Amino acid sequence: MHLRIRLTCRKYEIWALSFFSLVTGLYVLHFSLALILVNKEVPQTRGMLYPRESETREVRSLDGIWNFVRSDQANPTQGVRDEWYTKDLSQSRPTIPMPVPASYNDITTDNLRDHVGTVWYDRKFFVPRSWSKNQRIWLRFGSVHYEAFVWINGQKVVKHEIGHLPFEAEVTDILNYGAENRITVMCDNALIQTTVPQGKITEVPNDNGMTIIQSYTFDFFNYAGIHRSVHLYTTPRTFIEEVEVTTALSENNSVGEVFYSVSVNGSAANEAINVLNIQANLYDKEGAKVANTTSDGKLDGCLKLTGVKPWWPYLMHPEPGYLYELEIKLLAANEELLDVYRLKVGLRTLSWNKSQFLINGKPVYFRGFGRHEDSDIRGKGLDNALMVRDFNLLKWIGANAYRTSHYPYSEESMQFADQHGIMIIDECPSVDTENYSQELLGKHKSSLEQLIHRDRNHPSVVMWSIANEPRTASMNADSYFELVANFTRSLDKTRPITAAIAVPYTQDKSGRHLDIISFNRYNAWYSNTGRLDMVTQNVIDEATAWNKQYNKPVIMSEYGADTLEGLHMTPAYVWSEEFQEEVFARHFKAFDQLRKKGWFIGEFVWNFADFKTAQSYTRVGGNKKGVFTRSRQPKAAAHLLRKRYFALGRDLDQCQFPEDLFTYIADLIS
Ligand code: BDP
Repeated sequence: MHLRIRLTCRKYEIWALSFFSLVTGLYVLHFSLALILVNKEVPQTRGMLYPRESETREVRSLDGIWNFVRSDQANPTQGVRDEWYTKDLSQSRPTIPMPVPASYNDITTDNLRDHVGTVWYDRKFFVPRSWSKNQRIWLRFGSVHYEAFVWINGQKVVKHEIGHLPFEAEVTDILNYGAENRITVMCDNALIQTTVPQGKITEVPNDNGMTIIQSYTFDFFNYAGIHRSVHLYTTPRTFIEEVEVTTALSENNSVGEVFYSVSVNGSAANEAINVLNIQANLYDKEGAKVANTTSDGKLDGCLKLTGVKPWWPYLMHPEPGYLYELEIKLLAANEELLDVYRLKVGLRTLSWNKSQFLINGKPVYFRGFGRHEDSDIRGKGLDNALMVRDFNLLKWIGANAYRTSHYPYSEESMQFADQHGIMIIDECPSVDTENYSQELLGKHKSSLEQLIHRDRNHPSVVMWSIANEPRTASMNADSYFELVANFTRSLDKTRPITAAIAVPYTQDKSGRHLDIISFNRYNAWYSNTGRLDMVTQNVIDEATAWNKQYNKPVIMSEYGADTLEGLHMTPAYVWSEEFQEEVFARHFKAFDQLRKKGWFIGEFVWNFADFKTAQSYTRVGGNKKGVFTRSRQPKAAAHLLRKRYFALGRDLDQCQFPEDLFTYIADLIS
């Protein structure tokens, strides 16, 4: 007998084991033939400006403690069939309290951690009477992982697939004004072969009969839930829907241009768009107006200013992360102020060629990390304390960059990176991409479209990463990544494209579609375990081979070793603090030789901090390759890395050493 579970309004199907072999057989047959991919349109994101208050907009948070119910794993569609969203969840099932934002997995003491399928959240909220007047109300989620279905007062308002990305819906006509309202969210964490990232769901026997297992090839734990803030915000009826900004510098970086393009939505916009004007003002950090312009019936324009303070990365300039404020005012033909939206803008240029990546005309050498949004208890839930601590540590250690491995990070952290001058390689959620299909391609492209739409105005974002460790040895990878890379370029020509590749350069079929080659390799860890004498030359040889093959700049985007804090062994032995330090030092030696070649442009340690993984006999409590522990304290290697990153900063960018970089030992050592 085979069990088939199908959620009416959703994506996955689970087939019984007896059927599974047939499916697998068809699969193999299908993928042994070259895949013909059709370049279909992907849905275009609209709106989604980060919710900000202004004289025309109000923002209200719905964060807090919500009510929570998990569905029966064998019956994930029951809540939809029984219409749990039409009344308080507590009337359908006993509820438990659940914090928002947070992953739900590590909050309880039972096996919620490993739940597969749907869970439900609800809460009540009040909408003031004053909000009913001639404006629009929007409901916006920073992210729900992996798929969300949302109802307000029993009416379906929005559905969104792909975690780590925002989504919103207008709810003006659904809300009760001057009264209580109910919001209900169903969240589904199931990953299958056509989700981004991919996973597999199987049904297997256990001591109680049959159970459902979620598996995935990546190692970070598939945390789920309402991960980022939920907001209600108001806009006028005719409102600024989108603002897109690009910048240019000339005259030795002293003259700047801010090009803005605005989309307007609403009744007046549709009827008489040509009589709306945009007044754009640019303010410096002290609040002085440095440029302004009023468009004449146009929604785009350019602000020009002299004496510019460009946006520079941390340690590349004494005043990094300089931001101006761009004020966009939407005016009616009669000068009436319709809407105001403000955002931060950094003026900088990016350029790249076959050997370099330059910011404001100066070559960049990246010194940074691969990271995760991950912490004890909250999982992947937004946590401001953690975010600020992480940035303090990034600056303490002298890093100038990180990759948002392996999915888009919170909008708040992107704003923070802008402010602190930390460069971001912005990665979409495609990890270990394989079994290429038309459906996967569509979603992969959509994840990039949503990411670029969200992050295009951040000066900190300097590169798009279109995948981590895709299986690019396969024949189908060539056309697949050609389509993904071209699509990304069609959305943003101002930033280069990379992907973190792990297949050997002899087998890779994606590099020719990228602008910058990034490779991940674990010498002395996954290959030649423990052999510290087999690191330096291997790294030099491999980086050189990548460069030779594609004639493009090369980054080592991952290297590292699992390290249990407090475990000391000399001579160095795997998992000890000494071993991590030695592995790093052997890489540093390779990097310094590679830097002399002119096309090696960056080093990224894996990982910034220890993080949670799925259970496995290769992981003790998670992935321990962190330079910091999961509670964000330094391991011995952090001090070593700090010395290197500041040494690079001084050598390349003339930055100052922090006073406590070297501890006094003896007069004899300089
Ligand atoms: C790399 C992956 C990364 C893993 C790392 C590891 O890109 O996500 O965490 O291996 O195993 O291949 O530590």
